Amino acid sequence: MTNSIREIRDADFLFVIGSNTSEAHPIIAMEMKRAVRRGATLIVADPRAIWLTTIADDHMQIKPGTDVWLLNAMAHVIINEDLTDKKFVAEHTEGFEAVRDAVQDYTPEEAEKMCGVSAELIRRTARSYATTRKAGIYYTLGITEHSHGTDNVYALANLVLLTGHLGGPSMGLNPLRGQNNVQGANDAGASPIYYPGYQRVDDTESQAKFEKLWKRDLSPDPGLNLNEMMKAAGDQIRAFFVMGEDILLSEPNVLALEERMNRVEFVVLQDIFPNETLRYADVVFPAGNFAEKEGVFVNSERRMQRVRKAVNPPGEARADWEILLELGRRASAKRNLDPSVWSHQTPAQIFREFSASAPNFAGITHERLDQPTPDGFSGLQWPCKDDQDPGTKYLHEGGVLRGKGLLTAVAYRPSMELPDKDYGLLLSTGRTLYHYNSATQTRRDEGLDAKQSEAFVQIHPRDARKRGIDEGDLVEVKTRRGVIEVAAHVSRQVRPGCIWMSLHFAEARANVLTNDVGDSVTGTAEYKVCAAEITKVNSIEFGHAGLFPGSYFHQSPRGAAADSEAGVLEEETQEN
Ligand SMILES: Nc1nc2c(c(=O)[nH]1)N[C@H]1C(S)=C(S)[C@@H](COP(=O)(O)OP(=O)(O)OC[C@H]3O[C@@H](n4cnc5c(=O)[nH]c(N)nc54)[C@H](O)[C@@H]3O)O[C@H]1N2
Ligand SMILES: Nc1nc2c(c(=O)[nH]1)N[C@H]1C(S)=C(S)[C@@H](COP(=O)(O)OP(=O)(O)OC[C@H]3O[C@@H](n4cnc5c(=O)[nH]c(N)nc54)[C@H](O)[C@@H]3O)O[C@H]1N2
Ligand SMILES: [Mo]
Repeated sequence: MTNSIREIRDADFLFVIGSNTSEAHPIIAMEMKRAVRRGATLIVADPRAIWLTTIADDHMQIKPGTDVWLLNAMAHVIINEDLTDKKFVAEHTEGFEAVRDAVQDYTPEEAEKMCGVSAELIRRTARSYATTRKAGIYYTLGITEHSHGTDNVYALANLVLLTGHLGGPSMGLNPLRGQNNVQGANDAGASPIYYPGYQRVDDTESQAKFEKLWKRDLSPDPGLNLNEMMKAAGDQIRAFFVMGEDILLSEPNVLALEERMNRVEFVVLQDIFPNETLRYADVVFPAGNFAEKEGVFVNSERRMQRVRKAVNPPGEARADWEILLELGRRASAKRNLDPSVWSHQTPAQIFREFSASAPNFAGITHERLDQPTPDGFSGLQWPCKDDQDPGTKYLHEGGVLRGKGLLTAVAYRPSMELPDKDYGLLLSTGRTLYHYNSATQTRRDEGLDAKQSEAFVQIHPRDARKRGIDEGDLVEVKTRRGVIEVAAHVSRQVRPGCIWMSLHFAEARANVLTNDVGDSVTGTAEYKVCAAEITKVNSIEFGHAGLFPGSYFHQSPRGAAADSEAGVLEEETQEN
């Protein structure tokens, strides 16, 4: 995020696009709700009616995969109605002319035809965004999990740069990070193109620095991204070390992946629970969970925070860092490599080596993180360059970090697989409030399991009627890649022509269905759009027959939502 979470409450305009914030980021949604109570304008662009749309000023119920149309049309309005921040554009950006020319064809009227959002609403939103100083954009997977996800992000960045809504509190571009410490994993260099601290592997100075630190030769070539790795399984990749990921549940087109995994010679799984990937594991390292180890987690606002061990790991389980260190020691002994690179004794030492190696983290140590900060929070937000640096609440103050913000012209590219005569519906996937990704953790919890115990697919009443499907019926959901059986949940939460399901359930894996095409730059899979068809499975009584906890749009989307589960949780959390 360019901003801090606390700044959201003071924003005057919030544009939430492709983020089901109240279910996936409840704490951040609380801040949004505060802003709305204060009088801020909230616009939600999402194909589904989500809880946030019930408190939004407007809901842009966009057709999945057409965000470039919407965002380019907003840029069209901003440029053609002369609402750009000319000084900011001149001083802090490059590429204006290219974007100006590129968006000319993206008129709001054409956009309305393509993305199903009225031209009038597009104009109104563009004007309101451009003319409100404290305007923040918040986005997540509805933007990124597309074959053109990077284009979507560029199109959003264009809006920010055209209006100069950057470099101050409550204004900026905020991707909300997903898993706990996924920000930290990236910061630490868990990426095919970066060393720790976003130092590029193809930069010779960085290469020399890490060769010295790690006492070994390193390649300047980028590694494979996740999508490429999964496709190279069994061929270029003969062994996998899978740590904290359930690839056989969460990767797209998973049946094809299973075929390839059969040809992989050696799989190590390091996890806190058994999961789907365990079926392929040759070796299992039981790991300690977050409360069973010391270390640092980094959250979405770039805040590095200490985690402390509350209990010991059970049985033979050990903290992830201990397992890795021990492996490193043994492997380097075997290969006669210098063992001193694995000589750390504590997480504090490991962290210090890491933070000292990256200019943006250089001021952060366990000792500093153990001190309370003057503002009453804990932790430090990077960039934090030396031991006097108090950290950074929002990015790009006084100018764009890279020098000039790059305005990038993007053209609409349709999703790779759209509905046709054989597969007439558009399937999108995501998450719910009650379960967490592969659900290895949440389905062990009685309360959560009681709230949502089985997989379901949401289908619009009109599409259900056409197929003779009633609430709670067992249905087959089929795509070109596979078929699963789930209970039907007839709901107006989805657009006509669209169906939706969560990724959480191992017995009905959404990823049997999804397309494994990746974004052309990042490789992020197109989890949000593929073509599917549904048929009723006859004569089996199944499902809750009309009672799907957590689905709050049974009667009327707006009415029922007022006391929705997501809303109630928010109130409760707020009181605590
Ligand atoms: N309870 C819970 N919380 C979680 C998680 C969890 O599993 N459970 N997982 C965590 C992780 S790893 C992540 S990455 C985050 C993800 O958080 P989110 O991205 O908010 O979650 P999703 O449900 O994947 O999808 C977000 C929204 O995008 C919309 N959408 C789909 N297609 C499009 C499109 O083409 N355009 C637009 N504009 N919107 C679209 C969907 O309708 C949905 O409302 O959540 C994190 N938080
Ligand atoms: N269809 C569809 N598929 C998706 C998505 C989607 O929207 N739709 N979203 C994608 C996204 S954004 C994400 S992030 C992935 C998430 O998918 P995964 O990363 O596969 O799922 P998680 O449940 O987050 O975590 C995986 C494993 O980590 C283990 N674990 C938890 N804590 C620890 C620990 O401290 N140490 C170790 N070693 N293991 C631990 C859990 O037991 C679990 O087995 O799914 C992706 N897949
Ligand atoms: Mo994620």
